[in-house]
Amino acid sequence: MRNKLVIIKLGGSVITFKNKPLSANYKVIKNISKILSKQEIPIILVHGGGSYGHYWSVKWDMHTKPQKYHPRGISIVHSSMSILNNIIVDALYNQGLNPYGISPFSFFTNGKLNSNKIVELKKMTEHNIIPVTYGDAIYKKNNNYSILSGDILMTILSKILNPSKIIFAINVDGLYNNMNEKKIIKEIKFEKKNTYNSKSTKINLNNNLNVYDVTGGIKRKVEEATKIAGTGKDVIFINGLNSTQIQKALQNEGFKGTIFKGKKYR
Ligand code: IP8
Repeated sequence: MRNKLVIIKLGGSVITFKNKPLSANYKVIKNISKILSKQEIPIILVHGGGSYGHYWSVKWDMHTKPQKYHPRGISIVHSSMSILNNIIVDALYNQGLNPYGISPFSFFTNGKLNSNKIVELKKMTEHNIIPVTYGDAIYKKNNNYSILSGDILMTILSKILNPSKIIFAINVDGLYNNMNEKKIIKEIKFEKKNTYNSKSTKINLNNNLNVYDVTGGIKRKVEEATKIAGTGKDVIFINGLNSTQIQKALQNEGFKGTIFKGKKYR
């Protein structure tokens, strides 16, 4: 039977106001929840940190010093992410869905990714549950912690669960050809390692990506989309601030955005 699973990443800049600490965008979260409540497909959600996790991880200098984190920083990043997760879980629940918030800490055993735990997420969706996981400061082992980005989680989940659709909801309409023209690149084809080809633009991820950095973590999203597309799956970037685009992407209705075509299409 065809795997209908969809994995959606709600970017931090979609679900929070990035320049206002600890402020969730309740309206957008509600709109997205409403759209999701109309779908009859198994869904796993991943969300970013936005003005919750990122705010505190910057305050405690946790982005630049991997693993040597201050316990106060670890604690507040983790707790702010669980607060944001609860806000999303509540919104989904209020629309009649059955979300289940999960810290990514539970995907690791002795500091190593435990793929059996990830497989369980898919099983949960078969019984009408929507797992909602997120980027977090996670305990690895031997008193080491690590900030795990929701974007990296997307790659992990996509590789293990082989979903039918992978969507990154970001705060712009897709990837721009350049910041002057701001034309959306509709399709990017996998060429060879780290190189993509759109109809009009050749993009070398190593050299040209800083132009996209205006939206913060877009570079990392592209890198993760590259890895996922390299395994043969399409990855869709759409504007999550416009929840209709999520609906369209889910229903194959001609959404506005960028598709990274999986390697198999070459
Ligand atoms: O916004 C948040 O995940 P991301 C990670 O997906 C933290 O990178 C806790 C800052």
